[in-house]
Amino acid sequence: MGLRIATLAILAAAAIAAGCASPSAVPPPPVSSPDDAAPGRTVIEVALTDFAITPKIIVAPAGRVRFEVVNRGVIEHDFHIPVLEGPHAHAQRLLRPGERRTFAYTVRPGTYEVVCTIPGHREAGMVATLDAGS
Ligand SMILES: [Cu+2]
Repeated sequence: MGLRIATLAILAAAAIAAGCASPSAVPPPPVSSPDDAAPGRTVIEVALTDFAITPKIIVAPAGRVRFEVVNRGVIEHDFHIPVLEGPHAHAQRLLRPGERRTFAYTVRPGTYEVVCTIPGHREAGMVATLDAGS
């Protein structure tokens, strides 16, 4: 009996927490996943240079998208999509000069900003737009 009440209390707390997390202003939960190397339906090549992200407008269908990111600069750069990864995730997709890495995301239709989070790099031009269609 006591255990059952505790279980109900946990379920109630979870329901309240879920309710609090639902305002529309909250971005979707992070959807990048550990299976970054897994095949995606769409593969898009993105180049990081000192200081640009190419292409400037990245067009992709919505859904599972795999980005093959190469750092063609002479310093480290980061590949970051703030809305998809959350504001507190940064500098987690750092690439050394010459390094090539694959990152996969599930992207809903919409427009997303893509940036390098290293201080000063966005301002220097390392910003692009991901335009995901339906
Ligand atoms: Cu950079």
